[in-house]
Amino acid sequence: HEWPIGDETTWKTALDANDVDPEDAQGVANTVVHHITTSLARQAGNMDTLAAYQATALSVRDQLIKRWNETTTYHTSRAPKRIYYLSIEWLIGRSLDNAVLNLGMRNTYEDATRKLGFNFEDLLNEERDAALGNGGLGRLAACYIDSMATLCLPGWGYGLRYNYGIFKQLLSSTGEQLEAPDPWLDRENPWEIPRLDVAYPIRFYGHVESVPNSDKAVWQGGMECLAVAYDTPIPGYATKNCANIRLWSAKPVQGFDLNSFNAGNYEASVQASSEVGNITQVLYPNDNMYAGKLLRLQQQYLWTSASLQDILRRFLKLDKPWSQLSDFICIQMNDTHPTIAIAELMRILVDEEDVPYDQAWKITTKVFAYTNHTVLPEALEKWELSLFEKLLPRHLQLIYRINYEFMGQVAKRWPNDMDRMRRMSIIEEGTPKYVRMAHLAIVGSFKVNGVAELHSQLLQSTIFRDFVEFKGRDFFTNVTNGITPRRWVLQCNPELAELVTHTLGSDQWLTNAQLLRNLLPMAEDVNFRKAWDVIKKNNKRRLADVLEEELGILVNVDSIFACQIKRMHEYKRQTLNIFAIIHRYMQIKKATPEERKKMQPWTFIFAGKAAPGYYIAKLVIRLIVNVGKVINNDLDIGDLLNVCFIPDYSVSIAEVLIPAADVSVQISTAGTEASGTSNMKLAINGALLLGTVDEIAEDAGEDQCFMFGHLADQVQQVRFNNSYNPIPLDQRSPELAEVFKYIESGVFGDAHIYESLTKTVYEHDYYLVSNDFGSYLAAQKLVDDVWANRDEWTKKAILTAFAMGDFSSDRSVQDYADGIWGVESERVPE
Ligand code: B1H
Repeated sequence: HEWPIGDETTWKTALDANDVDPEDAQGVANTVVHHITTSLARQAGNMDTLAAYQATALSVRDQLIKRWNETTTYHTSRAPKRIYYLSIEWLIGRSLDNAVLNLGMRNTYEDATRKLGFNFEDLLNEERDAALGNGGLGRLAACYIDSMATLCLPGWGYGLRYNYGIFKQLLSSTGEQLEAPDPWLDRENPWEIPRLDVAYPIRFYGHVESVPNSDKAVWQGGMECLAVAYDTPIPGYATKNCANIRLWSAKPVQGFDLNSFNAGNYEASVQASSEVGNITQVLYPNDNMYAGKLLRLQQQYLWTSASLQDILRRFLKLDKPWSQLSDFICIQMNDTHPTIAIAELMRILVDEEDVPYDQAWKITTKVFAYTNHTVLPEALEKWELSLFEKLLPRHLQLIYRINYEFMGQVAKRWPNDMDRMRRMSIIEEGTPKYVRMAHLAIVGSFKVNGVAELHSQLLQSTIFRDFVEFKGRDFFTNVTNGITPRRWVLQCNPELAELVTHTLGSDQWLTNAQLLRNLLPMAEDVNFRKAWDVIKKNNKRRLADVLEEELGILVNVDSIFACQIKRMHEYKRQTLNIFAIIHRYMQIKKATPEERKKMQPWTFIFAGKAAPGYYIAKLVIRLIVNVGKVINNDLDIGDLLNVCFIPDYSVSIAEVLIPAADVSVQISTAGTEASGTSNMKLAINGALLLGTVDEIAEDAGEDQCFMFGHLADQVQQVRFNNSYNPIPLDQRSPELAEVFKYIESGVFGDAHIYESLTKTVYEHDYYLVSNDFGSYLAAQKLVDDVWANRDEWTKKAILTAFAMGDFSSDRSVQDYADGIWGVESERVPE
């Protein structure tokens, strides 16, 4: 330690006095009460659950900050290579339960708060979700930072501190999605540490002046603002290491606008701040959909520029030459959203650090790696060139140069192949012109990966095919996604976690999920199966209580709970599911009492948000809700069928849904879902997979799963036929034609409401709903048969869950660390 000022003994004594970790319930209670009386300025007689949550969270925060500081100090002294994970979304959810579990202090905190007169569960429920993400991509980042902390990797996440997270979803009385803002910061956020001193200048617009006889240019004028840092410490499990997510908030530069000051234009100088304040106001609510808005590009640039400045400041302290940059840092780009970082690093090196262009390019292309998350054409980012030029004129110049050199290499390798050059160019020619961010990301990175075996294969054989020829096979790789077993088993399914720990004799499976495999033989153990069934039933009851309380729907806890919980999107085919439900309903209605006795009871559970501008996706919600109303209120069918749409899907709701599921519905059109991650969470909690292609089936074993539908390599042909050799729906699928007639008869509300939805299937049926309908029904029949033999069911559930070790995010992150980042574990000594 260096003592900045004053008396060393005083400093040391004070530091030691503060260095007491609470060890028992009384110790924890002391810290909680300390926060009640000081931070909250409350008194024992003036406490409610919210205040108790806040004081408890502040007490935990103290623990995290200590570990955070120790980790930072240790890593600074070790100066290892660091990994920076840039993600525009961080879908964290709640932090209190996760933090005390990772700290190994869950019981102590539960005891302490009980002794203070509170129920710990109630406190947990006071916390608002940090929902700075749309779906899988943002939740993946959250799982990965948990694993980075747990694996003790020297790494930070970088993102944006949106004032409003993903919108709150409400349902109107007619079943329509309504969107309300999510002001998650209205209550003070105990998990963030404002770093008002860590702020970087960010420029937008302006003009560029070239510097004669050099690669350099000067970018000036325009609008300047500040990006201010807010840190969120992320504790690892069973380690002192703590990772960090640094989120940027846009802030106007105040008091330095000399121009408006001189002009005496006080009002204007205050107004200029409003455009800046907008930048980090709200998360864009699109999943798997590109929307080319100027404000979004401002977000992307503010975030990447601030992150790079921060990363480089840390590097510069090491006093190493620029040529060694990639020995000390690696930057993983979570999709193309931060790709402007490639041009920004070039700008900093060339314009500000006097590095010659060619050398700068060499340095830059060793630093970045890019993860692709989708092959859907509508999700690929391409910025209108004019917009780009207006906002980031210097970056566009650099991109032109990058593309010029790149096209030169392509032309050298394939002379006169103009079509190839047109296909590969970073600039898409036409009116208007576009900047293709995926192409820039590939050209500026040293490694590109997809997020599942099939997805990575498809990338290489379809959208990035030309680049495979250019860069070679090894340039592209696969890292299969994963989920953290801490949140997605230990936290959300404590009874299952306890059973696993008890049976294995240790909790090591929480950091080495492959150990779960040792439990596969337990499928044959009657007592284990009994214990398993009890846990599943408890979780189903807990969910059933929520459904009754929140939705007023009474469900049969002995029915098959089939969950399709994910963003609403045509490619995910919630349609296939709801149409099959209608079909099932029609079958039940037709059946005699004898036949009904042989039928298996189902509860279909949907949850997911639709992008506010996605009309068809919203229509699907409306159909699900209205079908639910009819079916749930039809006394005639008894408890053979229920349909629930749970509004406002969130991480916290997922934590209740997932442990209660019997069937995991993963029915996207083959080849369209890059990976999926709810599939992994559901499987590890013992839900059987009902789906089209899924990597999980390989580990769980096809015997455990119910697979159906056309395969990825058949989709193109079927699609072509649907469009160009159309045959009427009643020949493609007589069952679906019947379902449509039923909808059109007005049973679920005015028929014409759903016309534009059924039309997509009657006509091109791009997602093969009609082509897969029959085999989906057949797969559900197989589910019925296995459910009828409950022992067999439980065996399959056990075999599925304990084969999921590969899908731990620890495995994914270790794969990244070994295969891409080149970073190693740096565990803070105990
Ligand atoms: C995924 C996105 C995505 N893929 C653009 N792509 C966005 C694209 O705001 N945008 O512009 C937002 C999100 N999200 C998902 O990533 C895939 O669909 C899942 O299959 C995958 O599991 C997940 C994580 O890799």
